Amino acid sequence: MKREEALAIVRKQLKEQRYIHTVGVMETAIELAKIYGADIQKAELAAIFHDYAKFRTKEEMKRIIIEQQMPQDLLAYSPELWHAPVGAYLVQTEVGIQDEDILQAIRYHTSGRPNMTLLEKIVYIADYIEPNRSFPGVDEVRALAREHLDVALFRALQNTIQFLMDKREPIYPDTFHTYNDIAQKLK
Ligand code: DGI
Ligand code: FE
Ligand code: FE
Ligand code: FE
Repeated sequence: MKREEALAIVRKQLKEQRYIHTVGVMETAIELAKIYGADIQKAELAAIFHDYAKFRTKEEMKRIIIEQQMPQDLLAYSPELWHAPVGAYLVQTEVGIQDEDILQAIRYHTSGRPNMTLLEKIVYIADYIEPNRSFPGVDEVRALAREHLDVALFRALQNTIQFLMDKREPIYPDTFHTYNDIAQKLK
């Protein structure tokens, strides 16, 4: 699928600001794919569709998580986590993208997972550092991302977990598992 067609499809699913974010993730993911030798076309499409399900209702996302037998523990955690696995499912069934590498990058873009692929890491980091993002620590991760992807990933997870803990938010186990996985690999 060509970039313009993909962007036109996703634009209909998103509000203006979220679409602008998506274009930023796309550009950043392509840049990182070039640096680290990932498949540029896959990085582009995964980034374009990563937030496809962001504006679906909680009811629809919950129904899909149950019917499609996704990990049911998702339902005990923040609905903010749901658009990632639900997005992978809808991008496959509504848009017709069948490439598993792309679908996995969408599926794990919010929590991460142990043993992330290069493409998954690129989409996760691009989502975190795209130019429209502004939060404490983002510039540090922006710089790290061009030098060492795993160090950048570790810092992003560290920041995310700290941010959630400061808000007294429950933390999804996969988020911790991803943190532990990278921490052990960086030792
Ligand atoms: O969809 P985006 O806003 O572009 O970014 P995202 O998909 O990476 O994250 C969406 C939200 O999910 C973000 O506000 C932080 C939240 N989140 C990520 N990991 C966890 C989490 N929320 C909880 N409660 N637990 C997590 O482990
Ligand atoms: Fe997201
Ligand atoms: Fe993210
Ligand atoms: Fe996003």
